[in-house]
Amino acid sequence: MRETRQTRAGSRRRTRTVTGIVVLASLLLAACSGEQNALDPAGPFAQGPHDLIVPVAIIAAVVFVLVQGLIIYSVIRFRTRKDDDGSLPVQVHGNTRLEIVWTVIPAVILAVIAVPTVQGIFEQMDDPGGDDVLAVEVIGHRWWFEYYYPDYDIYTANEMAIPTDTPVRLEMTAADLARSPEQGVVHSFWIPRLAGKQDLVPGQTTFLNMQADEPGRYLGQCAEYCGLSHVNMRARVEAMEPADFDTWVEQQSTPAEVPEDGTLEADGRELYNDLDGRQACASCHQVWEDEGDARAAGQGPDLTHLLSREEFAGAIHDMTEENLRDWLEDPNSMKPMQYEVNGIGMPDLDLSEEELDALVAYLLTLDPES
Ligand code: HEC
Ligand SMILES: [Cu+2]
Repeated sequence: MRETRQTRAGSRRRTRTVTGIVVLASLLLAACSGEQNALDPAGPFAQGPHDLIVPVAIIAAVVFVLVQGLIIYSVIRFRTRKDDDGSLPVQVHGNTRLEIVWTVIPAVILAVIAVPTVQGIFEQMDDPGGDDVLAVEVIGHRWWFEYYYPDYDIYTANEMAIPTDTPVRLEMTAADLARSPEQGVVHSFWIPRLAGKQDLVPGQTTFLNMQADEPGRYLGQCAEYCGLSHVNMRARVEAMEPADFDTWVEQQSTPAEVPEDGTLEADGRELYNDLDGRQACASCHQVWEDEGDARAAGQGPDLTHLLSREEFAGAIHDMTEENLRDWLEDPNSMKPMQYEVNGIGMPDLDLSEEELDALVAYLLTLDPES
């Protein structure tokens, strides 16, 4: 009786172990597929690390099989046998020749790998040169990425537009205390199919080169734990044909249109600038309306052409009317672990239904295509 129960418990445990392994393996394999696959490079600066990872992984696999094979062979070949007389096997401790061999071989392998590795690090960071390099400043905030195009004086967030076949030089830093309280942590920018991975450090500038061969969407995310909402800090790169990129630049360089007086949208714009005692949207965001005004960075993303982006709030929500309304109504549940927990991010401004209607109507006018 007891035995049966034990056998059953044992087989249940085995089933659980097998299920666990299957789940773990599929999760690991899932990480290898789709749009964030460093083993599927889509440009020269991602190709470099890829071409290093593959041979290194092969060498590691050969070493692994060799070492494990020798261990398994030794365990079986030299196991204790029934007729064992208890004497010690031949001791190899102090065998100078063996020790030199197993020190020199790994040292040589590492030295050989170090050459293309160091070279690759410089390729990722050095100015690629040439006239057509596009500069983009990347600023890491808790918890969203801001992009500034110094050549065009364009601010945008979460989604970076780039032309194909053009080296893009990222100059990166993290927002510091001067810009907004309680920023000042390290982030890491990583678009696996387009470039290597690089830290964003407050008060310092780091560099990373990126290039896309084909138009398309390339996903990535912050790869350095940066606080409670770190998991909600995603990034997107939209690579487009150079002609489409020129159109994008033109759109982004055109001020937002001011809605006509007397409309719901105009009411929304008024609320945006003055929320009657509550902190105005305009104190953290910019909507650039007049060519004569300077464009400037705010505490939150630039909203001038909000609708030119497909996602918002760290690229975790689709840019739909419903989502925007939910965002204004309750940003803390749309992006957990931000403002209500630590005062960083977008606050809940206690908006009434009427205020929400007007504000959302206004946000929907911030569309360069309309
Ligand atoms: C205290 C500063 C602050 C105020 C006030 C504020 N916001 Fe925000 N807002 C932010 C920050 C910071 C973010 C970025 C949050 C994130 O992605 O984690 C944000 C994000 C947004 C986004 C998403 C933008 C994007 O591209 O990701 C919209 C839309 C927005 N705010 C609209 C508004 C409106 C409308 C108001 C006024 C009713 C408002 N905000 C008031 C700080 C503020
Ligand atoms: Cu981060």
